[in-house]
Amino acid sequence: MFQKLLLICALLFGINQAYLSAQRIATPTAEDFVASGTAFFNGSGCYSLTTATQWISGSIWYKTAIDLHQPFDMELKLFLGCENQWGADGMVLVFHPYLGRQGYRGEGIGFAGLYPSLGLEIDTYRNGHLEDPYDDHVALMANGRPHHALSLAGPNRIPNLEDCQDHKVRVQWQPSARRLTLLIDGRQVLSYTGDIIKEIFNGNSKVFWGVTAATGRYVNRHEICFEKLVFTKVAPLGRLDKSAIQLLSKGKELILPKLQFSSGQSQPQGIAIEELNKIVRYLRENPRAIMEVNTFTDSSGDEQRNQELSNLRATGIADYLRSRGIPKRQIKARGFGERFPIAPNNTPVGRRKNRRVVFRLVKPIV
Ligand SMILES: [Ca+2]
Ligand SMILES: [Ca+2]
Repeated sequence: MFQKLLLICALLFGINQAYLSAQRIATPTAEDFVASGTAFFNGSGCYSLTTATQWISGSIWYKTAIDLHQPFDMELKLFLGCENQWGADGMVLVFHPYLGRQGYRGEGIGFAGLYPSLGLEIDTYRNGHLEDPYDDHVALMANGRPHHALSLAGPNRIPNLEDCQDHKVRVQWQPSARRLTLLIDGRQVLSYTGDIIKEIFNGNSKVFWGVTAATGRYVNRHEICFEKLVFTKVAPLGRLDKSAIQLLSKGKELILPKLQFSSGQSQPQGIAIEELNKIVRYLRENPRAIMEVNTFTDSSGDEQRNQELSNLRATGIADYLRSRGIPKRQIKARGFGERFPIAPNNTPVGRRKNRRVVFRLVKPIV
């Protein structure tokens, strides 16, 4: 029992510490994926998902779970066959807690029935009873339900993809903005903003992703190649240094000088994210702490605009902390605009000091 408890503690600690940093996989090999159904690795960084044969489906799944609290960026090349009018059925990029599963063939495109799941559908065959548009189309579907009355986004019509050509597909996830975007051949064709982790996966952020394809009465060849996968590897979250922790525990104000926004920006990026991760770690380790996050600007430009920007930055930080699993009750974020300067606004050094994010515990921890 004690050993079990230790193991659970170790796991929790590991997860608490974990965050994902960019890891590029140039050319994935067969070892990176699990292939199901008719899918097979063709040896040149590409997979065949289906041949042009009736009623089959094939899928590949990336073996390592990804954390939806972290961003990802995938660039793929998809081949959806040569038969336009009588070609079917398309491909779906699926996110699902289980590895290697397959949904229904035909109009289900290999993802229908997978629960819980999120499916980015690239559909090349019109099924009228599912409210498919006449043209090829994309949509974001929840929980393996292929009817478009239940789409989270779309269906959006796109130009014909069954043209015997490769098509560039890019999928990006930005957890701080909770935005998923899909680009085909360089054009954004779908965007969705929502709390995917909570609404679809019931709070579980660790999911697998795969690509499914299927044929039915009508057929096409479906293939996928990888241009670039930017994922994540586990690394420890940064920790606030001792003096910072002391300031907080005494109820004093803490400013992280590297936590800066570029001009006009309201979403934390780059080094600002690394600094915020220290706050994430602190709040995880002190779950009873309630943190005030106050944002200030310098006095350059319009006062009202500064107030608005500072409100947006406060919200941007709160959203980021929440996207890393910090409960809403632990964060009180507020923008003060150019009010309460701590240095003169007539020098660059002073203005830099005034542009700040101030952290303070509402109720100090003793
Ligand atoms: Ca369809
Ligand atoms: Ca088509």
